[in-house]
Amino acid sequence: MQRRNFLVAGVLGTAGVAFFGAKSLYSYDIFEQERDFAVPPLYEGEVKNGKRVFNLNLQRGQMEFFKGLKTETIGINAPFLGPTLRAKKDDFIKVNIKNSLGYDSTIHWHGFELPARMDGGPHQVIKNSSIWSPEFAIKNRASMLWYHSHLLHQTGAQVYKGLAGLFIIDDDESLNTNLPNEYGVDDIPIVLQDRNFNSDGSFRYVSSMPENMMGVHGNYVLVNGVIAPTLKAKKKLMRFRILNGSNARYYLLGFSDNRKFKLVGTDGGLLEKPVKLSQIKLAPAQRVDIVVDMSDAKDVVLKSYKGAISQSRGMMGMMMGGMGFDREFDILKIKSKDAKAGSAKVPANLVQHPVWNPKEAVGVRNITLQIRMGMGMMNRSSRDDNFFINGKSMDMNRIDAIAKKDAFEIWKVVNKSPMAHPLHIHNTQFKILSINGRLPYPSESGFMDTVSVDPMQIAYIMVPFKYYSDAKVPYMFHCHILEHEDGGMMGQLLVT
Ligand SMILES: [Cu+2]
Repeated sequence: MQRRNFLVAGVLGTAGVAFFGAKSLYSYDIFEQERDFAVPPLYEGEVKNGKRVFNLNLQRGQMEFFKGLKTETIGINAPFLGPTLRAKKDDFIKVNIKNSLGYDSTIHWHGFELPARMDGGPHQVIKNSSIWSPEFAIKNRASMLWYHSHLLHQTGAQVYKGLAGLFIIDDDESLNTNLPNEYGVDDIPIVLQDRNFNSDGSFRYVSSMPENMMGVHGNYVLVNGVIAPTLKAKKKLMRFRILNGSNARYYLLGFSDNRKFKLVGTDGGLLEKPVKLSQIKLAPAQRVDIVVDMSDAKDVVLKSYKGAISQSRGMMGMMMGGMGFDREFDILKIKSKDAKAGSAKVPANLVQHPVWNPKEAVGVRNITLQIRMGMGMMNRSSRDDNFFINGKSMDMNRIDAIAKKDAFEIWKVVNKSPMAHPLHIHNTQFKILSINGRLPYPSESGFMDTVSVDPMQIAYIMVPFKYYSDAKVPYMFHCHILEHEDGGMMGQLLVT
């Protein structure tokens, strides 16, 4: 195990140490050196012949996450991460994606209901120097979705280096809510990603068996590509759309003064009514849409609290807690002394959801998540074949499930492993019916594309496949801990 990889003292503070196994994310004031908050550039494309056209370039770059240290990165139209694409429901979009990376990649449209051939999964490889141009009509309701690499066995590494970006969809209903929606002013996107670094500033991705097993947890949290930035709030009422873009880390988000905020949306769009909360759990790939009142003009820190990982259940949770993966740490500082009053507000009623009756479902599909534990795993040189769905690891040549278009299925997701897994299903926004007999938490109560199931627990979800079918090309369903996905915890689903 490498243990020499620590940052030069003084680069970031007195104890800027980043080596595997370090128990603390920050043991000093991470905000001592003020770094500006970065808003990803907004890109609304150009309408040509009735299509909203975007041009993306997957490219290599460099970032200076630490002053004086260069990090080799990859990004989309930028050195790291990509622009926030924005379109309206029913827009027909076309995205020209050029791959200038020097190696294969893909771009997957996470959360979209779209044709399988446009999905951007492992079957839609974009070869180096070539252009892939998926096009489809946007069917999703207003929501913040995202796009990222989904190359077989390489998703974790490519997302870690920077291949991800946001996609905001608007619709008439969402634009009529009067919620804050001025991008970068009172409607702020936040991509959370934890990272480890070597002493030369380079990213340090998987280097040990435990990192494969538990997923890679970093000692620094990037907020839109900046470590512990300070945001100067421009309005008293601020909306934050937060993506957990981390490879494996769970967050339990809240504010340092324990102030309450209103949850207005989840993965797949707005809730029917806002819910007042003081903490919210976010699994990898999940999103929350929250509105926070800053009219007291006080400085506040967005933090992650202990309790993000279910340590009470499961040996791995206890191990992860012991390794410092589950602790309190700072993410983002917000200063609001210059915030101005505005006309936006949070209405008592947001949007309406259709009523789905579980009795309408055509059947129950059993999904069992498993990890091969112990020495058998340690002895393997490859990370493959240690992670399973229904006893099988991912095979591009095997179809694991066939679902009917225009029908609901109930998925019974059973976690038979000692750690939590966020299961993501392509081409759908589903509803969680129950998790181990309890109702979904508010952050799980809306439309979802990722459900987190704790160790030895069972989730029931109601899954529609509404718009597209393809007899040959499958969609993926997989754990969104990217090292688990790359290690085999993925299956293939046809919608016919
Ligand atoms: Cu997993």
